[in-house]
Amino acid sequence: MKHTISSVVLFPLLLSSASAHISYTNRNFGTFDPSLGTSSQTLTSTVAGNYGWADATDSDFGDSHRLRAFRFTLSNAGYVNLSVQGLANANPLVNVLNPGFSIYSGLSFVAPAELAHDTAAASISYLNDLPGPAKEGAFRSLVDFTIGNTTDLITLYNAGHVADGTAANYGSALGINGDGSYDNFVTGTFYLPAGDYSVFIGGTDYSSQSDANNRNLSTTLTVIPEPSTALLSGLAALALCIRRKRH
Ligand SMILES: [Ca+2]
Ligand SMILES: [Ca+2]
Ligand SMILES: [Ca+2]
Repeated sequence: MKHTISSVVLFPLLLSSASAHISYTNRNFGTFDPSLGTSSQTLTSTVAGNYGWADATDSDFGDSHRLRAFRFTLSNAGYVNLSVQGLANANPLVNVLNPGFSIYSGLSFVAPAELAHDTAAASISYLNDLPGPAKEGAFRSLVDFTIGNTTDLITLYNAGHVADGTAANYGSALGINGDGSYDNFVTGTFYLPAGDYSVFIGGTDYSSQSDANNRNLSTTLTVIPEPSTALLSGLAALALCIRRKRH
């Protein structure tokens, strides 16, 4: 579902200063041990605009204020499924989020450290030294990115992503894993080592950059145990049987 943008931009943009820095407050999925069985957590939140994820796939990067950061911790390696569903918004004229998400190994600064943001002194100094066009922000959806506070930089390491839709909405950057169906929903499963992880969720409508109205979303993280060694060897034996029968 895609409403015309022109009807939306007439409304004032409500940007909260609380969202000005990368923070995980109220957006921690928790700590999971995949070896203990399946476990899951659902969180709801908002994100400004329907384009932040897609805008950060290009050569001038993107503004982290147009994404929402979440975190989780794995105490053992395992499979993690993450899904994001765009929800109806308070204002019915604002179209529903078409989500994209990226998972990163590592966390941005957490209190009592000074939080990171795109226009902090260390971020600006770092971004100004990079080759290519002037940057819109520090955030990058498809690769590692570095952001800072007044004095320090921190790098988050990209561990995978999924984007709602196709190049028709998220644009022409190479290497985007689109889910092929522009339906306000994405899901993906990743095998991750133990550690702390960040998740950044934003919109995948590259063309809607004049509309920063808040979108509602729900996101569910499910940790899945590894298939047991017994099950895997059973499956291997079965595969061998099938191959032998065919010959
Ligand atoms: Ca842009
Ligand atoms: Ca951009
Ligand atoms: Ca989809």
